[in-house]
Amino acid sequence: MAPSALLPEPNLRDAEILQKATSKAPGNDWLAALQQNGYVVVKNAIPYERAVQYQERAYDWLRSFQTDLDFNKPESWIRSNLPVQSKINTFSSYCVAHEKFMWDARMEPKVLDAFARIWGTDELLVSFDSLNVTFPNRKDVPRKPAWEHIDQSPLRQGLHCVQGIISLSPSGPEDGGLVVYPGSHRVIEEFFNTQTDKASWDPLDRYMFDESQLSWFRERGITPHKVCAEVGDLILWDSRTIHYGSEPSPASNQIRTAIYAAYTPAKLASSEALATKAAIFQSYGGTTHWPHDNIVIRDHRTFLEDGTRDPRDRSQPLELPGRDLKLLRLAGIQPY
Ligand SMILES: O=C(O)CCC(=O)C(=O)O
Ligand SMILES: [Fe+2]
Repeated sequence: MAPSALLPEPNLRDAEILQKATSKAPGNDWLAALQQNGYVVVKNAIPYERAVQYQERAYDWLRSFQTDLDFNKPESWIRSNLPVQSKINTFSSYCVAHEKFMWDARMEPKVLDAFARIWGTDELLVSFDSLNVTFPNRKDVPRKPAWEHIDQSPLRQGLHCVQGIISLSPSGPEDGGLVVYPGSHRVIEEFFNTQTDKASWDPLDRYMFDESQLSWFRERGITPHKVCAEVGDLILWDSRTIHYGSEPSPASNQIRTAIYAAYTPAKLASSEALATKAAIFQSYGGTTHWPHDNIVIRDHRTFLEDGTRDPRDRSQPLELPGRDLKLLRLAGIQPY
């Protein structure tokens, strides 16, 4: 695919990483698409039947809080029937990142294989990230507007992180799911250099865009695109690609179920980051989507909206993951 005249070539580091992997893996055009567009859908990364089982296990996890939640009754999709959920429809408390079904999904062979191809190594770390279950047309919470952002600081240059969504529900045009600005990753450096005051750059790996900034991209033909995917697909995106998780439109009655999972080479992690990651793992805590960096100990306790401690809080997952070598290496507990 010829690059658009508007878009510069990606920088050398990206080209090296992704093209090396592409040349090693004939028939895997998705790597070239990831490089070109900043996102791609890897089809059937998880066999359909197993993906459905993961979705069912996620539902069982929600049912384990023993409320009146009924997946077939939209009137039961209300806050009081759910464990504490973020404004972006994720669950990250109650040690959910380490539930066995989350680890089983993260260790699916083709999911691991996709990231091994991206980075040219199978010595990877994985993030301890959240579960997203988004109920459509909820009556008790307003629909969240778009929240365009990138997850890699403009202070970093080149490609440092590729994010993944393990899709456990169909995601059609009207359904909730990832929206990307294809190609934005390739002009992002120019945007920050020319359109922002460098002094105001946030050193953390998150940058939110406002409408006037987004128009700079639109003027260059870079416009939002809803990523469609099926059960078992793996959505990948470059963390410099502008994106957000969209709410289901009023026309959708599809419950979105997705697991966020990002992997990066273990050798990118400092010994301090690994030590902190190990401590987080031992206490069944969560991380951001960054597998090797931005590892910070967070308060695991879950609080209700009124500020009181959630009596349903958990200090370990309901179903503990195994502790085999593969898992411990991905968690950063055992070296490769
Ligand atoms: O829910 C989504 O599709 C996107 C969430 C997101 O922005 C992220 O995981 O970085
Ligand atoms: Fe994000």
